[in-house]
This record gives sequence, structure tokens and C-alpha cells, in this order.
Amino acid sequence: GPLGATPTEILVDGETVTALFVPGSLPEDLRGSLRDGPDSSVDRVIDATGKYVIPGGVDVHTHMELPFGGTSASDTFATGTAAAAWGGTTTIIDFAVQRTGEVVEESLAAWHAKAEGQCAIDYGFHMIIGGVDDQALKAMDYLVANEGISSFKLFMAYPGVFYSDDGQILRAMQRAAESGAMVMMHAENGIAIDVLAAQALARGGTGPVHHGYTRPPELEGEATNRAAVLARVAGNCPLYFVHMSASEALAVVSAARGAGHNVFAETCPQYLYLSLEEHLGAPGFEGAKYVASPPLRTNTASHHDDLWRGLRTDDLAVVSTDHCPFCFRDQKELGRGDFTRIPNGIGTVEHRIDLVYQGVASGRLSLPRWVETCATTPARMFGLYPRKGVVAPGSDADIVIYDPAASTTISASTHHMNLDYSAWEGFQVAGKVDTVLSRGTVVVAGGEFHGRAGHGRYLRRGLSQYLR
Ligand code: DUC
Ligand code: ZN
Ligand code: ZN
Ligand code: ZN
Repeated sequence: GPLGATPTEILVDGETVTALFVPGSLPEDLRGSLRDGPDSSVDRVIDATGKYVIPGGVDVHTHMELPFGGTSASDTFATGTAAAAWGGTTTIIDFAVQRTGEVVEESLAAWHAKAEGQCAIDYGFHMIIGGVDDQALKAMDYLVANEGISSFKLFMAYPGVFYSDDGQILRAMQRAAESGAMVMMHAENGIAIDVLAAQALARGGTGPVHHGYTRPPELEGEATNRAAVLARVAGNCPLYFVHMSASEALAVVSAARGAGHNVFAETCPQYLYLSLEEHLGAPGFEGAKYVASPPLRTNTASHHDDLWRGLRTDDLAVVSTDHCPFCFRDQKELGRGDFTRIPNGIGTVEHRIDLVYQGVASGRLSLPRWVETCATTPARMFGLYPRKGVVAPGSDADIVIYDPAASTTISASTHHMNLDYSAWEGFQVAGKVDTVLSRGTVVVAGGEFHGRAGHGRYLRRGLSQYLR
């Protein structure tokens, strides 16, 4: 194998990995059957010499078909999971949404109806609790015990939409602390942001760049600290910060982790590579392509470098995508003349493994950290390990063969997401997904898609395996 790899032979039976062998140690009867071909007990041999063989990627933050800002995220479960598979991701955890006044179990059923029979790869759900009340709190326990949903997202942003106030957050955290469920937090001070946004519009600041100016990193840092304090007061509630973008927020997580609290965080490729000036601040309405929350950060501070450091030190444990695509032509367009009406989101589910691998290619990240942040740790964090996130006897045969010698250029003209532009247009990528297996079935090989909608199954998850 290439640098840093351990040469290994992997035996798959049906949907499951059954054995790993040090090369040359394969029992003679098996080796004989490999040589003898089709009528032997081994049906197929895939030669991955010179390539990396890694566990299938686990993207724990996607929003297929999310209704948002009067429209819906453009990838369906069918198109989004196929695109994920193309990029070496074999498991997603999507966010089912409960809004104020809705019954949690009914909202969940509606999300199941969207995904059922549509997915090319296995999938699980977190639950967004948009209306924390007595009924929703009770439902949290029910979902943990009966539905395989062990994580709940709350929003400190988006007043009037998904927002929870501090009292609601504290109550949900107390509940989660009792059951061992994870609270996932969107940490931005949405009350202050709405004031800044209204002031910007009143001054005539209507373009996409104002989305960035009105959501300053201090307000991510403040909300992150407030959430960490509330989690502690709630009895050391397990707390996971989604889509961390700012140095100020990471500093809070580093301190909380240093103090031994059950605090974790993820970041996303857009916060590692893209900037407020270059992308959100692109001429005309181009910046709308990069409107997501939290926003891309300034490149005049050290956000990117700090986030890469966090990935190395494990203060950032996971890279997810927050995949939430909206087409430029007919969806981002809704916010021309008023940046607050631009649907928030970027589509990256197909490119996460490649984009994080660039950290390995450039020497910023070790090879094992690439696999940990993209597959192993997300599986452990959300109760899917060792079924997912590892190639080991008994694990699902979700396997990616990655060719470090190949390269690609990302483009909307070649990607598989249902999205009319790419936030990554022209990005030169070292390395390439070669072959992808989902539960023993080859879904991508030789530049062709062999997957099908409905192959993917719903995953019931246990509690996070990182809790103390
Ligand atoms: N952020 C986004 O960019 N899109 C959807 C929801 C969110 O929190
Ligand atoms: Zn969010
Ligand atoms: Zn999200
Ligand atoms: Zn479209």
C-alpha cells in the first residue's frame, strides 16, 4: 500500500466483513478458492494494490429536502444519497424536523416517509426540536428508547423558526442528561443577529456579504459559551456543537474539553477553505452561492488555521457537511435585494472525503485523522460503531477504495448532487474515490454508479460512545 497504509486482505461475506488477513497469511483453502474463480466460494476479488482501503464515510449532518425560507433543499433522499455514495460516504444522519406546535412522533413519521425506499446508502436521523414543551420533552425519551434516535438538535439562531430560548434549552438539556442523549447545538445568538440584519437592510446593505457582517464570530463564541454553561448546569448534558466556524467558539470547546466536560464539536469543509471576502463577498449576487449559517469567516483572522488545529487535537472530532443545497438560478434568487431571504445552505455531501483528504495531501492532517474525522469518530459519536466507521470482522462491509495517485477537479458539470452550481467549482483535488461498497454491494466502481434507491436501510442508533 501507499505511505502510511498497512497492507491487508479483507474478506467480505454477504453484507459483512468477516476477516482481515496480513497479506500472505490467507488460509490455503481460501487462497485456492480465490485462484479458482467463479465456481469457488469466493465470488469476486477487488485488487486495491497501491490504494487506501478505508471504512465508508459517515456524514452526520445533512438536510435532504429541508423546507427552508419558502423553498426546499434541492437534493431528495434519492439524489443526495447517490451523490454521497459517489464521494465515498456510505452513511448519512439527516435531521428530521419538529416545529413549534407539531407532535414530535408525527414529524418523525413524515421524515421517514420522505426517506423510505429512496436511499442508496444507509441512513439515520437526528431530531430537530423546534418547539421545546412538555410533550416534546417526553417524546425525546420515547425516541431514544424506541426509535433509535439518540441526538436532538436545538437552535440558538433563527428566532421564530427553529429557535429555543435559554429556558427551553436548559429543560431539554436536563432531559438529555438523564437519558444520555446528545444535544446538538446551532450556536449563534439569533436575537442579536436579527437586530444587526434589520439595521444593515435599513442602511441599504442588501447583498450576500451582509449575511456575513451581521453574524459576527463573537456571536458564535458567545452562544457556544452560553450553551456549554447551560449543559454543565443541566448535569453535564452531552453537548455537540454543529458546524463550528469561528476561533472564538473553538476556544470555548477547547477549554470545556480540557476541564473534562462532555463537550464535542464538528466543523465542515466550507469553514476550512472558503472565506467571507473571497466567496461570500464575490461580486454581484455570486456571494449567494456561499450563504450558509454560520457564515464563512474573514480570512484576515486565523479561523481556518485554528479549525485545522482543532481537527489535529480532537477539539474538533468530526467533519460533516451540513449539506443543504439550494439552486442558484431559482432558489438563492429568492434573496436578491434582501440577503435575509437567501435560503441558507451549501451542498458538499459528495466532496467531504476528498476535501478533508487535501489536509493529508498538504501535511495538515495525518492519514488516521482523515479516517477518524470522516468515518470512525462520527460513527462512535452517534451510536453506530462498530457496525459503521470501521473495517473489522462483524462490521457492515461499507468500504471505500481511495486512489491517492489520481486527481479530479470539482465542477457542477460533473457532480451528482441535484444542484445547478458548485461552491467548489474549479477546486483541484488530489486523490479520488475509486470503488465504494455499501453493505457488501458495489455501488460505485470504474466511474459508474451501480447503486439503487431503496438499498439503503434506516439505522437505529444507540447512545454516543464518548460519554463519561
Ligand atoms: N444552516 C444552514 O446553512 N442551512 C440550514 C440550517 C442551518 O442551520
Ligand atoms: Zn445549524
Ligand atoms: Zn444543519
Ligand atoms: Zn434546481
